[in-house]
Amino acid sequence: MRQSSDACSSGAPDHQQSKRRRRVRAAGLGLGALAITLTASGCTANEIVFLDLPDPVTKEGLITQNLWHGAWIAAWAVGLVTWGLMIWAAIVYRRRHKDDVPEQTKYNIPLEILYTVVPLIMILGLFFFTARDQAEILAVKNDQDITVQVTAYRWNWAFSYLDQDAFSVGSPNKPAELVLPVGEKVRFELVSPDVIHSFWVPDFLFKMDVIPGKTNVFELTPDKVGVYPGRCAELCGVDHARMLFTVRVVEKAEFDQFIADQKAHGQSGVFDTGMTTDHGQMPDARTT
Ligand SMILES: [Cu+2]
Repeated sequence: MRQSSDACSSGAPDHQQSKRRRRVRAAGLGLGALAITLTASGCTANEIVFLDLPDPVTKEGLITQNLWHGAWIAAWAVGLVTWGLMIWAAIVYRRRHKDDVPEQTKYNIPLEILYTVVPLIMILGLFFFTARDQAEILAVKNDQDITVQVTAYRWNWAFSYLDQDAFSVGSPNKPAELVLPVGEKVRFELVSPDVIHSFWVPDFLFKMDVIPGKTNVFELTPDKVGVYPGRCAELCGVDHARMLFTVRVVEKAEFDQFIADQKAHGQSGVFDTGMTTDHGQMPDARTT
């Protein structure tokens, strides 16, 4: 008898230990798989934590980037607390015996008030920071160095440099090119003669609709020399995908040369699509 009881008492801890080892091994495998997935994805730490935006190439882009990072920090904090509470509850209050039934309750007023108030505070916080930053980015101060009228039309873009009296325009074979002097504040005036388009340069972290009959205005200061893709971000019709353009941020001397080149090619004045009206194209005049 004594022998068999000894066998039992020494068997139980063994069983417990092997169960614990299995759990540790499973957790290790899980973490290893996660690490391999993240490393193999080729993402930077910034991209993993913040699903990061491109590095902004305008002064104003930093405001957007900070808002994005702040929102992610808040989201991770909420996520970690929520996951922590879920895992804690699952472990601490797990069913230990087959016949266990959890305590049955109908409601819990303090908890329900907490569920209502905490999300409300989070939404109000997100709203406050978004509204504050949006107002700052969209503030038109009229202290620009140059003014560019952006004409979006099916299916291309034209950029008129109003102070320099010159314009550049794309063709079906060559995407339009917007050239801007680095470090100078640009006032953009968006006009469309036909349908709604949307001016979007991902590296500016900025996008604004181009609406017929309405001139939308914003101001940005490109502060990094480089070439950046731009596109129409509003599905504007059958050839929407062809509405691409390139932004080239250059030194002032190169910008002056670009303007001189446009004029030499007869592109002086303000670009005219020949179909601009005060109210945009009428619906029955649309062909697609
Ligand atoms: Cu478009």
